[in-house]
Amino acid sequence: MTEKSPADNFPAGYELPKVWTWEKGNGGQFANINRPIAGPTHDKVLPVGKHPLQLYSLATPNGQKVGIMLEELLASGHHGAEYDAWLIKIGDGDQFGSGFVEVNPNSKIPALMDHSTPEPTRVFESGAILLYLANKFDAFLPMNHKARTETMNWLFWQMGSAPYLGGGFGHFYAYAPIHIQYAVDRFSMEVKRQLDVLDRHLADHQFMAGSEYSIADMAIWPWYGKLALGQAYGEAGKFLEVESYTHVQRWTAEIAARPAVKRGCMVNKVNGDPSEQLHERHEASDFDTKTQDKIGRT
Ligand SMILES: N[C@@H](CCC(=O)N[C@@H](CS)C(=O)NCC(=O)O)C(=O)O
Repeated sequence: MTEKSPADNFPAGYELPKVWTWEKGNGGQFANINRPIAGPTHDKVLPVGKHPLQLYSLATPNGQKVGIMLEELLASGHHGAEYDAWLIKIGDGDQFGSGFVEVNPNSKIPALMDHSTPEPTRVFESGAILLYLANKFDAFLPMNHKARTETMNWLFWQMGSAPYLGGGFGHFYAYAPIHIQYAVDRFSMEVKRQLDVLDRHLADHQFMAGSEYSIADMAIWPWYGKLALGQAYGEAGKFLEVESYTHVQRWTAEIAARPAVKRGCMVNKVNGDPSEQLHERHEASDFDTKTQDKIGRT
C-alpha cells in the first residue's frame, strides 16, 4: 500500500486498525440488512406452490432477469416453465430465513427451486439460473457455436460488471449516507466505460450475441437498459449522460417493447406504479387481475 497520512483520510484522522471490527449501522441505506456473517437468522419454511418451478425473488435488476426469462419461455410455448413467484422482502430480512438459506446459502435473491427433477434442484445466482433454464428448455442460448460463445461472454461480462454499477456507482451515488467524491468519480468513470463497451458492441450487433435475442440480453437489460431509460438511481441517467449512448438506447427500446419483458419486470415488484406491481405470481392471468391497482396496496 502507498504511504498515507491520516490527516488526508476521510474522515480526517482515520487510521486503519490492525483488525477490522463491525460497527452496526454504517452501511448507508441498507445498513439494517448488511452484516459480515452468513447463515440464517430465523426459522422460516418457504412456501411451495403447484408449479414445477418455484421462484423466490424481488423485482430488483437481478430478480427481473429471471422473471423476464420465465415469461419469455412461456411466451414461446414452453409450458414446463410455469412458475410460482414468491416475494422475498430483502429490506425485512426474508433472505436470512432458514428455508431461503437452504435454497441460496448466499442469502441473495433471486433463488429458484426446480421440483420437476427426481430430487428438487436448487439454483442460485441469477446467471446460473438463466443458464439452467436455457439448458433445460433449449431456449435463448443460440445453437451456433460463435453466437453461443458470445452469449456466455456477455452473460459473464454482466455478472462481473453489475457489482460496479450497483454496489459501486449506485451505492455511492444514491445509497451511501454521504457523497464521497473519490468514490463517485471512480465508479462513474467505470460505469461510463461499461456503457461505452456496450454502445460500441451494439453499434453493429442487433442483440448482445448477434442477431438472436438471448439470456445475455436478459441479464444485461435490467441493469444497463434500465439505466439508459433513466429508471435507475434517481437522476443517474442525466448524471451519466445516458442519452449519448445511442446504440444502447436503440437496443434498450427494442427490448423494453417485448410483452414478456414488461411482464417479467412486474413479477415480485413492490414499488412504483401499482398497475405494474405483481407481488406474487401464480397464474398467467395474475398480470390482469392481481396487480396492486386491482387488489389494493398491502
Ligand atoms: N450475484 C448475485 C447478486 C444477487 C444480489 O445481489 N441480490 C440482492 C438484490 S439485487 C440481494 O438479495 N440483496 C440482499 C442482501 O444483500 O442481503 C446474482 O446475480 O444473483
